[in-house]
Amino acid sequence: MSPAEETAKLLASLGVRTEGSLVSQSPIDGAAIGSVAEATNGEVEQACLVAAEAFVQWRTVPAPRRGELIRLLGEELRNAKESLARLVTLEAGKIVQEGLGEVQEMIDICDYAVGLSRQLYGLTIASERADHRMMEQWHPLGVVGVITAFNFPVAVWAWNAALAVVCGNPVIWKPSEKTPLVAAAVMALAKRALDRFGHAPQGLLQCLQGGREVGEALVDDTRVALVSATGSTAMGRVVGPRVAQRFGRSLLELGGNNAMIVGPSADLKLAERAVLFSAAGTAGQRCTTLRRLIVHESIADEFVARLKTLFAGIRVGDPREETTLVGPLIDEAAFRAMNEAMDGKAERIEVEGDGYYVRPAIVEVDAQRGMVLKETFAPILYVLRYWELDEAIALNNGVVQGLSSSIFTNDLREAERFLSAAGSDCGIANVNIGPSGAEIGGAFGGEKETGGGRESGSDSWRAYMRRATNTINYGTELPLAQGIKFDV
Ligand code: UN1
Repeated sequence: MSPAEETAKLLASLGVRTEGSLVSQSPIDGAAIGSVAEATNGEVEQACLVAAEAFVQWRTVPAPRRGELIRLLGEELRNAKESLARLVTLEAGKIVQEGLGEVQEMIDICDYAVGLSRQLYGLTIASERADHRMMEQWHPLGVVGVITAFNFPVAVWAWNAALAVVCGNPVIWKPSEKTPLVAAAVMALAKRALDRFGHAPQGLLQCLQGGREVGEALVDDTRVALVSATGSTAMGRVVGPRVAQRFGRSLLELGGNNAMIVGPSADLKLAERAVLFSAAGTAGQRCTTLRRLIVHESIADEFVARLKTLFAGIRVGDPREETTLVGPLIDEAAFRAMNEAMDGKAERIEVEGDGYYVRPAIVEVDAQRGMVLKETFAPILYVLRYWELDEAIALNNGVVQGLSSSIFTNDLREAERFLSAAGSDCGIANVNIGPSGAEIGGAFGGEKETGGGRESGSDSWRAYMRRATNTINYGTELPLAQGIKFDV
């Protein structure tokens, strides 16, 4: 079946009917697979208005009740896992395993958020005054705008939406214009969950399709309390200041340029599998993709030779086939960027129609400069060599991005040094696993030009709430803080 036919069938089975000016093309063969209507400025305005009204109602619903809605959403996602994953494959070009993994990540965050809905707690703090108590409470924040990228077309929405909703906030989603159909499918599943829940306010979960203008309207609307944006550093550089200008909050997940250090004691069998998945997997289109391999000189010749053989044997092809490990790049522009980064040496592989399939590349470099410093969203792995661990850590940290990092070593001192304050400067630092494929239980995000935001697990939920500090006097006197006397 062609991607277009299969997409139409899947969308119909999920009850999604769409048609409009925004055409979606499958990266599998470049052919159009469907279209959606783009939101007008008036519709963005209306969405913000309705969401702001929904907030007033939703914030008073007890958090565990809000969690019930997310439990139902998780159920819908479980039931539709295969269909939704298949749509991810058809529209974003992910291989079958990764499509399923993406939907699993949505299910996982829903489960997490349900538990979290009973754990949105603050602290009680010792007061310096007699008969006083201090505490903090976490209250719902307001409308949350979520801007997502094509490479995780649905999971990143779920990270944000599941937490935002249990935290008491409506969500307006602006998906990537490259993956509008799978977003429409998610909204259909969300609608089922909302219908079963029965009494959620209208406009609690909305989706606005379209390009940059739609995102900008959302970014500028003062009713949007938090803008959570995932994408390039260039995008974040626009979004961050614009939201700050109106004193809104932003949560930015921007570019990564992730490294792996392979030390002399490393288990090279593990390391090579980790390199394969994290550098070539998802056709190099994860923000956590391994882009720089920093190998100890003593093992570099052997390890790099082995990787070259493995890369030459990677099965690149139609992502729908179970044996494929690397599917297509998202589009022609992605191929052009890869080819430019490689001085015209990117190897395109003919698979189907106008799909842009490439052989994952290994490029040995003697210094960290030029394209090595940039995030090219394609499977290019730069290899650097080192003698001293300090040198390797300096290379790991010597880029403007700070998302993820890892070290392969069986030397405890090396591992701990890498994880220490003097080690990796990234938001994620791993030992004996690659930089990509994080679990949802941890906080996800990075430093420097990656934007500083944290999503998903740990205490990331706090970004979706506002903190109120409360001091309560249960005595009969009115002592002032800092011992100030102010008597009449
Ligand atoms: C992204 O590429 O935007 O850690 C997110 C990972 C995935 C999420 C990636 N769980 O690779």
